[in-house]
Amino acid sequence: MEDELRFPHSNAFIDLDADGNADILVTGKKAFHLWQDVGDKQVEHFRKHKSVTYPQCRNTSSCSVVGQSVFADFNLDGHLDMAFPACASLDCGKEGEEEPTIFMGPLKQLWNGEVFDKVKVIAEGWKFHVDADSSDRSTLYSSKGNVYFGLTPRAGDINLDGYPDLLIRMESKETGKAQMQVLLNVPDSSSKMGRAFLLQPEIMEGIENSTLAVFYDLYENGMEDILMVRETGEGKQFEIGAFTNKTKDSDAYFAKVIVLSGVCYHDCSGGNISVPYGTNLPGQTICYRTQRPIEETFTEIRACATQLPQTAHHSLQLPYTIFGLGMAPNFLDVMYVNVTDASSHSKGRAWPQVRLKERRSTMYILFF
Ligand SMILES: [Ca+2]
Ligand SMILES: [Ca+2]
Ligand SMILES: [Ca+2]
Repeated sequence: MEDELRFPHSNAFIDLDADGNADILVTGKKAFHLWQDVGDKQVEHFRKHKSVTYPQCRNTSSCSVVGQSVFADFNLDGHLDMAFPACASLDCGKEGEEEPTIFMGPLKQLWNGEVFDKVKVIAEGWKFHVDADSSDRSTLYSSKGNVYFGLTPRAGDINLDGYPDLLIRMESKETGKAQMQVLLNVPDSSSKMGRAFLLQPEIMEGIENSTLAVFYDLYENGMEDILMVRETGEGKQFEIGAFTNKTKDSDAYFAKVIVLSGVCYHDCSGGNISVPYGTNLPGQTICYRTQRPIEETFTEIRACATQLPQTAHHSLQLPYTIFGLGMAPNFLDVMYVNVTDASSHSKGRAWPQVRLKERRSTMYILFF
């Protein structure tokens, strides 16, 4: 398929076929293009797998606006998923004829070339905000000079239940004002993924004109806080602010994992200086399996996450992964990490019976 690169793009370095090696997802104007890491440096390292055209927003027409992708295990089934917002028209349903739409599905589904399903976004009176004045499909370009114009969701578990929630810019249909909002990942038996997103307007009440927000662990305690940029006055005046996560779920455990390459970023010769512990490895997959109590028994929970998968426009991802374990016991049955290797085989490693000494534990994993 002939295609041009989308701007802003949403390209990603992520294991699409679950073989342990990170593949490449390229976003064009018409479709997602999937490139497989075949690991053969001599002949070809990446081979084109297939292209998957963007879905239809209404029954007859394809989506005019396709937002950026975000990768997480949204339904905690141990398989990585992808989600992206989309709109039938540039005004994203201002007249109320269309609800905010998020397409979501397992990466396996994308790999097989199947179109994602819509998941419900329960956000009465709100729509996605697209600060663009171009009608060129999938190209969100604004001449208003606002650098934060993209339709970009970011994932993080704000309420510590393990299910990744979203931060995304939305607009009140009543006032026309746009601000960042939190969409909570909630159960929904009517959707194939079993999940829906529920707007939490009270969290951001009174925080108007916010143009960008990201999850960030300000206190290094495993709880995801929020950093936010607000527009102040006309033009390009911005200020940065922070929200502290006050979720009081004291029995919730966390695992914070960072996968490092072991490659020094400056002098590693030792001596009197402290030796740096390495640099972030992008595109790696981290998974765990554990038991979570339900009524009188336990249920098995599996989840996966990927570290720094995107170079996308303002993707602003954390260099580590935080797994919210909810009301779980203080151990993981197993944690496993897959690291892309130049050979055809990925480097995988598993740690059985990971015991979390404190409520919030950080694990540094070094691959050489
Ligand atoms: Ca792969
Ligand atoms: Ca999943
Ligand atoms: Ca959550």
